[in-house]
Order: sequence, then structure tokens, then C-alpha cells
Amino acid sequence: MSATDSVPPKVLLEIYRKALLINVFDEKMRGLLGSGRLAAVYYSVRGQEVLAAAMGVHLKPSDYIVTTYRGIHDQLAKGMPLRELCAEYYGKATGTCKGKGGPMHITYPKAGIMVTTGVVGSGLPIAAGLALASQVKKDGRVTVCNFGDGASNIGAFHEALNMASLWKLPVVFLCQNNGYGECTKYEKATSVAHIADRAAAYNMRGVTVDGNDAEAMWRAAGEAVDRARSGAGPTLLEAKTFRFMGHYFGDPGAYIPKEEYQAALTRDPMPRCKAAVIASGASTDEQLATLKLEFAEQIEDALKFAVDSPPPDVSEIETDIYGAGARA
Ligand SMILES: Cc1ncc(C[n+]2csc(CCOP(=O)(O)OP(=O)(O)O)c2C)c(N)n1
Ligand SMILES: [Mg+2]
Repeated sequence: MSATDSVPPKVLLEIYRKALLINVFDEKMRGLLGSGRLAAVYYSVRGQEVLAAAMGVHLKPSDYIVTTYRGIHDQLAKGMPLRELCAEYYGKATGTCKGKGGPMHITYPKAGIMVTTGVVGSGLPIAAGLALASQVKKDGRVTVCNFGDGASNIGAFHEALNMASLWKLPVVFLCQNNGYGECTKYEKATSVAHIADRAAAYNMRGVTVDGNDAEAMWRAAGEAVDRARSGAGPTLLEAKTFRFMGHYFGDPGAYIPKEEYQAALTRDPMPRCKAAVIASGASTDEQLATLKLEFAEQIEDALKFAVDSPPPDVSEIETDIYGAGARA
């Protein structure tokens, strides 16, 4: 992968497929929450679909990801099965964590989804640890650590980047800079214009990219993953993006100036990516509309599976919660 490579039409379509699944899933979740059919905490990924998809196409099933509460885009792009994902949201025994983790802790090692955490910044040292394990075991895996712009102000970010750089760990730190940490605008909380500028402090490669541009994101993600896999060390990759739905489900986002929101809408990655796919000749408007219906059906199936599944048995209350011997 080099900085001048252009995305093959088939790959562009694969990116859009992943992004569309994420987009349809996100919309469905918001519908369920709004109508009271699901009671859960939910952090919409609307606006961040394409960057996750463009990273996802570079990853092997055996590669690892770490993500946050705002993580369904990263999880679905990595290959999370819909049924287990939905079941975990409903707290059912068939969920990714047997219904005991919930939305904030989606973890599915079978697809390399190693940790989802609600503690801001806490994923970075864990990702460095996973990458260190891969380096020691020489298993060829790459770890991608997803986090927000706000997380880059947490101490753990700096500790993890320092170690990862020093030890040339096979990890990509993907900062999804959506312009806000909760209700606080980026500029009010962060001292640098670009998060990627912070890489210099750790002698690390830092790259800023338009995360809403499928091709640019695909290229930057590919370069970072290739470098990590080849032993050239980590990258701090900053994808500039925007979240359209507020911090949590129910947040009206009144602190976002109207003009800023309108300007962001003109850069919405979904229509941009769709137009690029159609222009590339890889698909048509009609085919993509059919695909959307197929995804909606798959999601309905997964939701039915979740609703019909049993809750965890009370006898399981301490199973998988404490380490062996922790209660002895
Ligand atoms: C250590 C810690 N401090 C504060 C919080 C409360 N909190 C939850 S999300 C959030 C904002 C994080 O913003 P960012 O990293 O930009 O991620 P985004 O939500 O925009 O994806 C904060 C402060 C937390 N969960 N953990
Ligand atoms: Mg943010």
C-alpha cells in the first residue's frame, strides 16, 4: 500500500457494504430505543460508518481490535455476528458476553473483538498489551485501537504510545476525531490542532486523514496496518469525522452550532461513499437499495433471535466474572 494507490472498485464496494450494514443497524437501534422496545445505553455511530469500514477491509479475521462504548461500527466492520451482538444488547444468555457485559462491554474474541470499554482512554494500554503478545508470539497479528479525540487527553494515551513506539509494537492507534468529547468542543479541551501531531512526542508516525473520504481513509489505514504487520512499528492515525446524533441516545446536541452541523452534513460520508461506488461501476443505485433491504432483514432476524433467547441463568451469576481462585 502506498500513498498514491487508488482503491479498486471491488474494495470500494466492500467498504460501502460494511458502512451500509453499520448505518442500517445504527438507525434500527435508535428506532428501538426511541419506541421503548429496547432499554440500553447507546452511543450512535452515525457519521463514523465509513472510516470504520475502510479500516475493516484491511484486517484479517485473526487481527485484534479494541474499541469504546461508541463501537458498533468498529465491531461490525471487524465481523461481529449480528445475532450475538443483538443478544448482548438485550442482556441474553446467547450474547457475546452471555448477557453479562451489555452494550458497553461487547467482546467477541472469535472475531478478534477483544475489548469494548466505557472507561475513556483505557483501551490504549490494553491494545499495546495485545500487540506485545503478538510480537512475542510472532503470530503476525495487528491490533487496531479505536478511541476518541477526548481520550487523547487521558494519561493512558501517552503511556501506551510511548511503550508502543519504544518496542515497535504491531498496533495502529486510530483516533476517531469527531470534534466533541461529550458536550465539549475539541478546541476547548485539546491543546493541538491535530491529534496526530502528538505522535512526534513519542517518535511515532502520525497521520491525519479525512475519515469521511472512503478512498483517503482506505489508503491511510492500509499504510498503517501494513507498517504494523511488517514490523515497522505503530502509527497514530487520526481520522477527522463528525457525529450527527449527539453524545448518547437522547442527547439533543444543543451545544453544536447550527452552521457547524449543516456544514458537516455536506461532508456526510454515506452519500459520498455511495456516489463513489456507483461512479466506479462496482454497483448500481438499484443494487444498493436491494442490499439495504437485505441488511434490514438480517437485522430483524438477529433481533428476533435476541428477544426469543433466554436471560442468563441465576446460577451463572458469578461465572466468567471473577478469575479462577479470586474468591477463595
Ligand atoms: C476516565 C473517564 N473519564 C470520563 C468519562 C465520561 N465520559 C464518557 S464519554 C466521554 C467523552 C469522550 O470523548 P471522546 O474520547 O472524544 O469520544 P467520543 O464519545 O466522541 O466518541 C467522557 C468524558 C469516562 N467514561 N471515563
Ligand atoms: Mg469525540
